[in-house]
Parts: sequence; C-alpha cells; structure tokens
Amino acid sequence: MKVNNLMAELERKHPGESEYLQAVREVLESIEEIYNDHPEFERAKIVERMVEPDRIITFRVTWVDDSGQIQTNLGYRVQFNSAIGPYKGGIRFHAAVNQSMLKFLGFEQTFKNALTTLPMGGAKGGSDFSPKGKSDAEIMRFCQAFMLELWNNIGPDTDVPAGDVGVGGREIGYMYGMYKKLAREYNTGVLTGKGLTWGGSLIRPEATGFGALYFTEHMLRHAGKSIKDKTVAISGFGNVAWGAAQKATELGAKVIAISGPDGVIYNPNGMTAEKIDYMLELRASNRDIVAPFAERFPDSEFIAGKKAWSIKCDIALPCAFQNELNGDDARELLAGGTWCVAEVSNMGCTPEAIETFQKAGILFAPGKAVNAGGVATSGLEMTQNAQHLSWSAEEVDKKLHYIMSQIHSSCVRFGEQPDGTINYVKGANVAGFMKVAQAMLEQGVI
Ligand code: 2IT
Repeated sequence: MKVNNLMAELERKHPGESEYLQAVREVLESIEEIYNDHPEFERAKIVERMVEPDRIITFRVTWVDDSGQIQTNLGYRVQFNSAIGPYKGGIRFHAAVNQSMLKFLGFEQTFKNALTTLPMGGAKGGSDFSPKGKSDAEIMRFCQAFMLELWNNIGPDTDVPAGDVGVGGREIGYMYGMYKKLAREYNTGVLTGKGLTWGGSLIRPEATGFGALYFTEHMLRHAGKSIKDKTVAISGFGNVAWGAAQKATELGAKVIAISGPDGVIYNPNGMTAEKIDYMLELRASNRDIVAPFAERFPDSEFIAGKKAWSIKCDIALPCAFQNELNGDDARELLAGGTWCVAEVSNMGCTPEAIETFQKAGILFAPGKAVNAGGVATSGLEMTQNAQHLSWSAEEVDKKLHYIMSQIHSSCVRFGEQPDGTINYVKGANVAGFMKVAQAMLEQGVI
C-alpha cells in the first residue's frame, strides 16, 4: 500500500470531501508500515475496503416551524463498518453537516469503537438542521421528522445512534419517543444517551469528559507528571466541555478557560459547582454563546472573538469541533508554555497543529483515544438495556476508568518509539486498525 497513490484515487472518487480525506490520510500514514508487513491484508484489499462506508442512507427531513413555514433539511446515516459489531455512533445536528463530515466521523468512529474493547462497529449520522435559536417545540418536531425516516434502518443489533454536537438528552428523548411509536416496541437498546427513567445509564452524560480526563491522567502519569494544580484551557461549553471541566476540577486542576463561537471566557479562579452547572443552562438556551457566563460570574472575563488557545495554560483540551485548533493556535499555545494537548473533540486539531506539537515534543493524544469514553459508556448502556437492569454510578464509572486505562495501554503498546516516548496518534490508529482488519480478514470478502 502506498498512501499517496491511495489518496490520489480517493480524491478522484470523492472530490471536495476534505474532512473525510483528512481523516483517512491520518490513519493511512500511521498504519502504512505495519500494513506493509502483513501481505495478507494487501491480498484481501483491506484498506481499499475499509476506507469506504458499507452504505450511506440519505433522506429529506421536512417539518413545520413555529411560524407555520415548511422547512426542509438533509438527513444522513453513514453505516461505516460492522466488522466487530453492530453500527454504533452519534448523530450531529449542525448547520455545517454534510456527507464529508459524517464520513470522516464514521471512519474515526470505527477505530475508536475498536479501541474501547467493546463489540461495536462504526457509524455516524446527522442533519444540517441547526438547533441555534430554535424553540423546544421546533426541536421536537424536527427530531420526530428525522426519526420518521431513520427508524427502519436502526435497531439494538443493527445500528445504535446516540448524541453528538447538537444532540443531547432532550433530542434523544424526542427521537426515542417517535421510534417507539413507529416500531411498536419498547426497544431501549436502539439509542443510547437516554434519560435515566427510561433505559439511560448513569454517568453517560459525563462519560466523554470524564473518560478524557482519565486518559489524560494516564498519559501524564506515564510521563512522570501529575494533573494536580495545573492550568487547563477547554474549548466549547457543551456536554463534552462540561464533563471535562467537572473532572479536571475534581482532580485538582484549575480550568481557566471555556469558549464558544462568540469568544472565550477567561476564568482565572477556576471552576465551582455553580459555574459547572451554569454551563448546562447555557447549552439548553439554544443561543450558542458563552458571553453570559461572565455576566453571571464577575470573577471571569469575556473576550470577544478569541479562542481558548489565546489563554496561557499547561494543558489544552479541545472539546468543540473538528479543526478547531490550527497551526497558528498550536504555535500560540507552545509560546505560552503548554506542554500537553489532549484532543477531546473528534479531529479537533489540523494536521499542521499535530505536526507542530509532535515536533515540539510535547504530550499529544488524538480524539479517537481520548474521547472514546463516551461511546464506551454507550456500550455499557447497551449492555444494561440487554440485561434489563441498571448499574450504580460507581459501577459504570469504575468500568469507564478501566476501559480508558486499557485504551492508554494499547496506545503505549503500538505507539512506543525507540527513544521511549509514545506516539499516541500512531498507537491509537494502529491498535484500532489491527482489530478491525483482523476481523474483516476472518469474515471473508463481503
Ligand atoms: O463521537 C462520539 O464518539 C460520540 N458522539 C458518541 C457516540 C456514541 O455512540 O455514544
């Protein structure tokens, strides 16, 4: 396999799908060496098959807004790979959603899910519907219209969607209600991220952020460092940023920044329980702005138009969107003394940013390892649903902690360099790839 030849072919077949092509290139560059040591992969054309989704379901979503106007959006489900389990992955509602974005996310999800140690294939779905400025009733009607098209393609042993950007507990509730009505079955395992009284798992809302901090702790410990008393800058203020802020604070770090599309909150005194709770209110308001945080908490300051990366910090945690941290941001962080970056968003850093961090020799770990605690806990929710019982918060948290330590060990095993440092990008990609590739090989040409 030659990465450049394969990429040239993909660019020809899928012109303009920049996020998808970026995600594929990163994985192929990491696995090239080990792949070429396995002629059986080459013979079975594993890579050529793995980079294309099994199928993409696209549909129109039509709904009526509060003023009586008819609105039309695009809906998708990318069922990427089912080599190790039923399709599994979130649903994203955001104005910028398109096929390329969901293909990149489904591709990443395949390797991430393989890292979790649980039997889940990779998928992603979503719509270009923007929740920003929408009423609760509009969000409900949109979710219902979306599920009206999707329901027949999903199921507890087929494809299990969950939340992602713009989709949280509220949206999962509206989608589950409609699914149940259409399927005439109380099939809780069909969606994860459900409410606690109807099949949801304790710790699932916190899991992506908690898992990210458990992974970060392992990474720091492996490098002989600790998170205690360190300053942390977080981008975003949604569900993932909320869980990360909570756990970082609990572990003794000081969260000195959160951010939104409108700017950054500089929070020199760190988080309190009240501030962390307020992040949930900000998200629920559907306004997609972070500025009100500084009005509510006068010991913090809102800086319009700036990113979280303009705040000097020890540890940077991108928790918002793909490519939210670019080469210039990376150089700004390094100049400010940052020595650890853990991607919590999917593909949060551009290739230039990653290269800049790696050249500088700081600790860097990719989203598919760092944020895998979210989908891992979805897997634990599926297990509880299948058993018709629910575990205590302690039990779920313990399992999540164990899974994150296993993911860290896999990264170390496959990413250890001759000088003893860990290339976490390589480690995560190779570990995920080997598991999926082996399963595909054993299941024949399908
Ligand atoms: O990116 C992700 O891993 C998620 N949005 C969570 C997916 C899931 O199925 O819980």
